[in-house]
Amino acid sequence: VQSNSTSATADTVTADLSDRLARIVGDKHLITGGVRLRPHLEELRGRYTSACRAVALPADAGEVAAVVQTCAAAGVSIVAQGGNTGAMGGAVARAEQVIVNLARMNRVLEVDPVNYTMRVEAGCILANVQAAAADAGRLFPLSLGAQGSCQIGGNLATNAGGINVLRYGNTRDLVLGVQAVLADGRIWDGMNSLRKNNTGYDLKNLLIGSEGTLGIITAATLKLFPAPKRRVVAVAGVASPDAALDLLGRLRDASSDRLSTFELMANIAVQSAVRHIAGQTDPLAGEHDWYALIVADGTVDGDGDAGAGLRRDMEAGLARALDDGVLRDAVIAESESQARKLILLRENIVEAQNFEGGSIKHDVSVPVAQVPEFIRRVHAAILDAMPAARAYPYGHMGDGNIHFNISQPPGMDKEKFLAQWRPMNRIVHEIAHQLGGSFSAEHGIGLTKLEEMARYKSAVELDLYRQIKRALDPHNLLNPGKVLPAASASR
Ligand code: 2HG
Ligand code: ZN
Repeated sequence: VQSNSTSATADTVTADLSDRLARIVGDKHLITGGVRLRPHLEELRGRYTSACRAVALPADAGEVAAVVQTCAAAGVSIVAQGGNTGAMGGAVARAEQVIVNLARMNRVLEVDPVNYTMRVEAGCILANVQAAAADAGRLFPLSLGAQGSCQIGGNLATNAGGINVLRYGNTRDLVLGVQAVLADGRIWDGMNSLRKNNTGYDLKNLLIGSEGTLGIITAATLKLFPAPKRRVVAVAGVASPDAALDLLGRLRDASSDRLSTFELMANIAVQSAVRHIAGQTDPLAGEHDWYALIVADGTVDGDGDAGAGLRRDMEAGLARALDDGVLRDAVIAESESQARKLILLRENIVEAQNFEGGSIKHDVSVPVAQVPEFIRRVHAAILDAMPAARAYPYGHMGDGNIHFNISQPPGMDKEKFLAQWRPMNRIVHEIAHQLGGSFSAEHGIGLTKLEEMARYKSAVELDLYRQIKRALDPHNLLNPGKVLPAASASR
């Protein structure tokens, strides 16, 4: 056991519990202090501080189960953690909690190109999962900014979205089976690899998106797809979100619905990336009010020129849109490196926003057809509330999922601006709600959206959630305080 277990107090993990955990995972794999602790405590947006002083890194599901049993016996609750890249505080832990991090469980167990499936342990880094599939000539399509450090178990636990949802669906749609450790320490082996298995309640889909509150996912069977033969990547400049919506429909048609990505970016976001991110340039000659990043995957086997055909189809679709005045300008990548650079433009606008001072973030969805109306209304409402605020909207337009972020007025005190987080959220979430949308499209609930859960979910739905939680975790040991608002907070 590492030395600082002697500093244990009543509100923290006792030396005795530390000893037991160290015996399960090995001294080296129980972190109780020092530099190795910090990455587990720091949270992406710096909005929360984890006070936890015990991070256990089990080697396999058996060790996860033993850790859960030991913590349960001591009445100590557990926060499951993957790459700790979540944006909602779902992996934040209090002093008296234990973090179970799955990083050591990082084996790709099997890639089966014939069955179009792979089996992975929960701690596999997403980029490594993608690479293992690619090595077998297959595609695992989940793709998001944090893919170099997020873990697949965390992707499942949060039902992560990203830029390929338009074609391939959310994480939930990419999973055939899971293995999980339950709150009582039992292991449920649900590593189904069947496309059809219509037997009983769908337990895996309860665990997916439950943010570690119903069980700890330790492995998964994932769906694979044919590797794209040719990828067509384009950036278009358009005058308005209405034009972008028109373009989306046209290109879905023109490509025979082979679009995997359709991302919208406001000019302010593109220019911010150009200004602040080394090597980033505006791919179009002049500035445009709005930009769209478009990716189409040619995966059709058999016709020999699926790639060339897709390129022709996309060119024709873009040319028609230009003729019809729907788009102002467009560029199609001529090489793999140019394609990567166009996609990086979209990824870089997230980091670029940090250079603009404080930002208030949103992750909302509305029906795709309502995106332009949503953007119009939010823009007006925000400027009404804070005339010097800078709207910084971008996002997954193909999914109706817009990150309508707000950058602080230049010169304003950052903290003063960030103090407006909740009222600004309220404005944006109300408009999304009025348009039939969601206050959390892809980032989940964690700690950040508890108030919205209480506000927007019906009493019936919250009651069912609580009954499910009680059934699977009667002693409230798994990530307590996340996802479900306190009963008193509900309407
Ligand atoms: C993205 O789409 C992520 O890049 C992050 O969901 C969005 O931080 C954000 O606002
Ligand atoms: Zn996103």
